[in-house]
Amino acid sequence: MARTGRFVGCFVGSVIGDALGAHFEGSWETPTLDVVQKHTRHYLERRHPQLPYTDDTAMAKVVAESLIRCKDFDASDMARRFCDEYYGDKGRGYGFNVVTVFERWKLGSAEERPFEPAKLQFGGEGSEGNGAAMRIAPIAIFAYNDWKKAAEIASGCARLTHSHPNGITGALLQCRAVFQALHANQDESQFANAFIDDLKKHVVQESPGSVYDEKLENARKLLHQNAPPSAGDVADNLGNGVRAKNSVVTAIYAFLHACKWSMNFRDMIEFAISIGGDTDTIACMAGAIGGGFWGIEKIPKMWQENVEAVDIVSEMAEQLSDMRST
Ligand code: F2R
Ligand code: MG
Ligand code: MG
Repeated sequence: MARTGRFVGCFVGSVIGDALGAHFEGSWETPTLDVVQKHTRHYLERRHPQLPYTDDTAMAKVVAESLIRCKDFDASDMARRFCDEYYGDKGRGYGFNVVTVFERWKLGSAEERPFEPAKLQFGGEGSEGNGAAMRIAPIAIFAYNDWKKAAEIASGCARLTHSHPNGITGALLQCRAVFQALHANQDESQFANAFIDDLKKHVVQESPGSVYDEKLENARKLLHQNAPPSAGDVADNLGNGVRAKNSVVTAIYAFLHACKWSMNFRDMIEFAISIGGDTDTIACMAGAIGGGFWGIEKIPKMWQENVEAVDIVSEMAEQLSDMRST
């Protein structure tokens, strides 16, 4: 498959996961797979008014725009763009606390001290929400040939809003998962084990004592079962909440589960949503990994038609891939 198909699949896959998953985000009752499919298959049948994306995509688009314009990571530029995006379009369902960072940037710190507002979040502890992880995919495309650079940019991009180590490491894990998916050989044996080992080697070992080591081992155990675990088992073992530690490994698991049980992109997105909780973000992150692995050709055309901004992010993915580090 042409590389471009993977880059475009990655960004488009994330937007589709976000838009389809948003319908169930934070539902009191976790939707069954049947209920999820009733929603997702409706958008496979024919054209409908386009489903809107949420903050996950709004922020990922800003990350891409800033990298394209600056040709590198520029913290002040990215902060100003996040801020402008939020004040131009507030209704995308942003995290309850991240908005305080935008307010402080607006008061004047975006240019000179872009990292300062994030450090004040949660009484100085910093946010460990999944907001840094959900927007990270464009960085893996931009720095496709250079993991060190990807990790540096991902860490800076995360720290703009999330200074808690779990928020930052969650973003690095998701970035590495997308990076691996873009490079992966589809016929590799022991694929899931190797994928998890790689995440541990490149991200978790760099953050000693991180909660993600245990989460990844839990994911490995689920993948070793002889029968596919239910979505409920996945939520119980890995989490489905808004904090990065309760959703990033869950999304990575959804992708590896799909590979192990011969599911396609559509099945993976539906399974990810049926895990419940933070459904838009889990499906968005799984969509970026799966879309980067299977490529745009394997993403249902009707979903591409029925989701907002697919054309815009396709163009951005191509631009990012054209300028990727060699
Ligand atoms: N905000 C939402 N969904 C709720 C509203 C959606 C509704 N459909 C609507 O349209 O209005 N979703 C989005 O937020 C998540 C990403 O959040 P982000 O950017 O990380 O924000 P924040 O505010 O920093 O953190 C989110 C929550 O995590 C908890 N938290 C984080 N750090 C914490 C800490 N150190 N101590 C305690 N709690 C912490 C808090 O509950 C934060 O509010 C995505 O789901 C995105 O889709
Ligand atoms: Mg959202
Ligand atoms: Mg969400």
